[in-house]
Amino acid sequence: MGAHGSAAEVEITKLGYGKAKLWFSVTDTCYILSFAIIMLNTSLHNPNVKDKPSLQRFISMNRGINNGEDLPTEILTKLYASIRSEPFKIPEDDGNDLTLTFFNPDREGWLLKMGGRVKTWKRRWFILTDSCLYYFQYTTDKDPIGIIPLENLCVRTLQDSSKSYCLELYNPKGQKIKACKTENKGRVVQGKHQSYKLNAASRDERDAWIDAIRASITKDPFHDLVSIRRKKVTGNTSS
Ligand code: 4IP
Repeated sequence: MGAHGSAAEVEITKLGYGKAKLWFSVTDTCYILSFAIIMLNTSLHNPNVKDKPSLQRFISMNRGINNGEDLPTEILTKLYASIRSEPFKIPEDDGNDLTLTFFNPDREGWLLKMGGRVKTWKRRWFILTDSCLYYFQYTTDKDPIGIIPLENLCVRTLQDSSKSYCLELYNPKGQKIKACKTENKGRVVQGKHQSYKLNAASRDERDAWIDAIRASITKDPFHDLVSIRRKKVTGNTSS
């Protein structure tokens, strides 16, 4: 899991919730909670954000994020108090942005994205990294508008009457995609997409996105981590 996953883990570990996994019925919960924590951190500590979310708002923002269930109020209350008393910092970063997370991504570029409920096309800057797809309004934005964890999703080409180079992210089980986004004033909400319809500028770009997304979905970060550790251990033993 990338830095977004770590944010929740860091906060939870700080609180002594070593067995936080017990509360997460699906791994997506961790992504969504991480995103909510990052946004809370920004909202509470960025002086430009005037409308500071209250604890009640943070709790209601996170309703149903645990596979339709709520996380224990106690854990959300402690997370809120912890972040309010001390902003978290991303390691080796100045704590003000997520630049490190988006450094050296698997792929980045402009795509058109169709809305979930309102079917309008929006041009968004997409970054693919750590098996997540992030989208931004501008390339220079530090915080994404939305995050789509790719775990358990599939990608395919799609025919569309108005756009020539569409691709679609979908859940093979037919379920709604678990993603999160910020609404106005920094409120974090779950995405409303049954599937994400995207359109690239050319056939080549569309195919390159599909390849990169597939590679990212099949890449198991935990497996990578274990094999790096194993290599290190083997290296140390042999030297
Ligand atoms: C919006 O349409 C935008 O397309 C949003 O995209 C999209 O949210 C909304 O989907 C859709 O209603 P209008 O701006 O024409 O109202 P963005 O957030 O990139 O601006 P997503 O979830 O795609 O980010 P819903 O499902 O929130 O309605």
